[in-house]
Amino acid sequence: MSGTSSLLQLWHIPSTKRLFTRSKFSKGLYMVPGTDFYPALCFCRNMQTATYAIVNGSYLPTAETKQNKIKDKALAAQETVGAFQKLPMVMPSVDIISSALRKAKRVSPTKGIANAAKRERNKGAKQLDALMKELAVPLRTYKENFPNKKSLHPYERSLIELTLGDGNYEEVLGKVDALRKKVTSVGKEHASLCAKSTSKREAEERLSKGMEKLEEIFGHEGKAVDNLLNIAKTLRAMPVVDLEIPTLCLVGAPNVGKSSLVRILSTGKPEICNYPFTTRGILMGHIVFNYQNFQVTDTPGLLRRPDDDRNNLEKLTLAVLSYLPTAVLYVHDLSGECGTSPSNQFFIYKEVRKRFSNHLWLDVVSKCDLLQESPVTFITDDSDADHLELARYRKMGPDGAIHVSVKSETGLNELKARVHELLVSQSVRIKSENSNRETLERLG
Ligand SMILES: Nc1nc2c(ncn2[C@@H]2O[C@H](COP(=O)(O)OP(=O)(O)OP(=O)(O)O)[C@@H](O)[C@H]2O)c(=O)[nH]1
Ligand SMILES: [Mg+2]
Repeated sequence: MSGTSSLLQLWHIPSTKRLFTRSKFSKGLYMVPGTDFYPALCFCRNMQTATYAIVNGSYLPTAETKQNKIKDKALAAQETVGAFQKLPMVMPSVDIISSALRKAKRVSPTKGIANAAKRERNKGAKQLDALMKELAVPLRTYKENFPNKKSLHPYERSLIELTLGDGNYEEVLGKVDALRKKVTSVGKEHASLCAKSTSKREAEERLSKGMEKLEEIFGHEGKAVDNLLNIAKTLRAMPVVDLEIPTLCLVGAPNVGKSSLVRILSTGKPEICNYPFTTRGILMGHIVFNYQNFQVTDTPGLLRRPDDDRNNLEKLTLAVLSYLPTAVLYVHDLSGECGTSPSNQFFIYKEVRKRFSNHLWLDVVSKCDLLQESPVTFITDDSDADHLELARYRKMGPDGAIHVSVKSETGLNELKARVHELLVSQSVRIKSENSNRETLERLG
């Protein structure tokens, strides 16, 4: 297994930049991708027509249309990915407080106040007000510019849940906003107290107490800002998927040879080891066939078990299949080498195939160098040996599967050709779904 616990990795982007990023996933919670998925839904833009009241020859949006616009924006966001690349830069909490203190201390009293006490309390109130604003404004910006999870594309939403733990994203944003509110109310309170000082000395004391108090609050609760900074870093490092480019998703039980095939099919170099869950995240890469660009995702393996018992790695795989319009290259290892018996692989396969029946699909039996001339029947742990389909599967894999070996290079040319065909079909499907959507939009 790889020594890392990274759940997300990105390799080979065929543009000028080559990225290879990893980000750690917490052992947090996750979401369970739902039931059957229809990729067409991904492309279906729900157009809403806005109505405008005509006043004095100009168009003024009504309250209702403003709401529609907000809804439209949220719907549009749900249909696109890339929100993580637009996250605002977050400053570390120590930098926010030190810069705010520096700026606030430079604020001078209003000119022309001759009385020393009045001048001091004017200065104190202004400095405390400035400090409060310098602290609250960035926090408000974060709150406003980090997207509401509900408005995200479901794939990105599931990445947030699987990466950060269910509810953590909202919790941190909530804490940042609570800090903003506290800083605002405490700042205002101390500024107003300072403005009521009866002597120069009292104003000086109240100013310094107010500043200390705000600094103390930020010192205690500024951790939320640092957590938000880490969240932004993690999310920005997530692989970028283009929904318009046909994507091939490699799926199968752990250790069956998915990543080895990704290496053959693409210029990506995912880690390969002889134990399960070497691939610990969604890996996005690109392949080029005949000058056409395609995306490939390598995914963690799936075990035979109910969804509730799945680990985050398996859930990531299901999230990709549920929310991204991918074609599937399903890998079967009948050699007995991978650790999951052929019969267990059969049952996982049947379930996944049924659940994602709408995806374009290609089956491949890997490691055929280990299967020798005549197919080997393994003594497996299944009690369904009389199950005909299973017996056939254990010998040959699913009907129509291509038999390949990366060791002996058997079947690789056929595999590449079939993958190309599959991706071209995926491309046709994307175009037709886009054109259906445009027709729907035109019809209103
Ligand atoms: N003999 C033989 N071994 C293979 C072949 N393909 C892959 N392997 C071996 O099978 C093991 C697992 O390969 P991976 O490509 O890492 O499998 P994976 O499905 O990506 O594994 P996970 O990421 O852990 O789910 C490695 O030791 C590979 O060298 C093959 O065609 N023949
Ligand atoms: Mg792998």
